[in-house]
Amino acid sequence: MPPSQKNISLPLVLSKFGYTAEKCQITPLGYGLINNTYLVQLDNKRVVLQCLNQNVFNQPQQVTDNADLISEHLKAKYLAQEYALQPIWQHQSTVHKNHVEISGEYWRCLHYIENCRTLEAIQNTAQAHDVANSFAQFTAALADFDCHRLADIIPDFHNLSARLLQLENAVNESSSKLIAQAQSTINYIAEQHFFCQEISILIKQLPLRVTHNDTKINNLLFHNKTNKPIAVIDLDTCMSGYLMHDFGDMVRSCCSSISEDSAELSDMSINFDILAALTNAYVAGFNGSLSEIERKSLLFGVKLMPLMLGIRFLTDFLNGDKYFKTSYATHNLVRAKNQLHMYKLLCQQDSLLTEIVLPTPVLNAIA
Ligand code: GN1
Ligand code: MG
Repeated sequence: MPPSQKNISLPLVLSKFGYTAEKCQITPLGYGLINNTYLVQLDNKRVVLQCLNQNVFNQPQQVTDNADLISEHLKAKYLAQEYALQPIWQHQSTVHKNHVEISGEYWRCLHYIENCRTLEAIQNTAQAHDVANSFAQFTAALADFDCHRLADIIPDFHNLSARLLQLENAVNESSSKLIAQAQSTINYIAEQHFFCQEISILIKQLPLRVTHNDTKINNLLFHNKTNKPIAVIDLDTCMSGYLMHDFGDMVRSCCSSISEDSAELSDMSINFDILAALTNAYVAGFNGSLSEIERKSLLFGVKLMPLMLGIRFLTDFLNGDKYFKTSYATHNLVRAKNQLHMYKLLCQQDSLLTEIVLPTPVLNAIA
């Protein structure tokens, strides 16, 4: 049985959610970089148990409260047949809370949908269509939810200027050894000031809405038989944000030929067929409800998200790997270089990128 972060007995945690679990089987679940997640096989059903990382989520109650609000809204839409995916929900504890606190650890128990799996990489354009349609449906179903009701779980989560400031602070406080290892990467980011300025101007014009903020392909559940997406999962960072972030993060996780952990940068290429399928299905998923500025912003999101994640990985490397889980000393630096390489390849193919995400007729129609 895997240990929790402080070796707390998982059957004890389960008992606080009302499950007696002397003989249950517990296995780690997923590849998240932040929380510890387990699949628990009980006598007659399975549930997901998750210990929230309080170094990242310093007000974990906000995470579980936001998740309840989102689930309730999606459940109502699902029952009204206005949302085709399945909502996921948190189980209540024996004292009717959406979490359990033991020895300073914060646990929640999530509904497990049977007969499904997650995917780490996209397989073809038909699947890209399904992925984009699902994430669009999720966000469209939340379009009438007042985003101000949600707590700002991680302030400035996708604020590029704030992320650049965090990097600057990390550079000022890091060791000379780490700086030397990262110098060329730090310099490369400093050269992107023109794009960063463009983003600062753009965000002043964008509407806030409820966004998922972690639209990686592995945050979708696919049905084992139909191979179609059936649920959007991981609502940890669901809060107010800009649509281009969700579109960009989805593209980031689907269009690179190598994984975000890979150091084999010469093998990286961008799959523009997948990008085209994602764009068309994403826009179609909103059924004409996207404002012109949001439609236009999608193009910026594609470059923004690998750049921003590259900055975040680099900052964590310089800070001594306090945020993301790592497996070896330069893991975060490798990830940062990977994301920045993706950003660079996208910049090098700017015209093709524009022609796919914002074709001239669309641009003319909204200009
Ligand atoms: C983290 O833990 P996971 O995989 O759900 C991170 C995302 C990153 C992602 C990169 C709260 O998500 O922002 O895009 O890693 N989540 C948080 O794989 O920082
Ligand atoms: Mg996440």
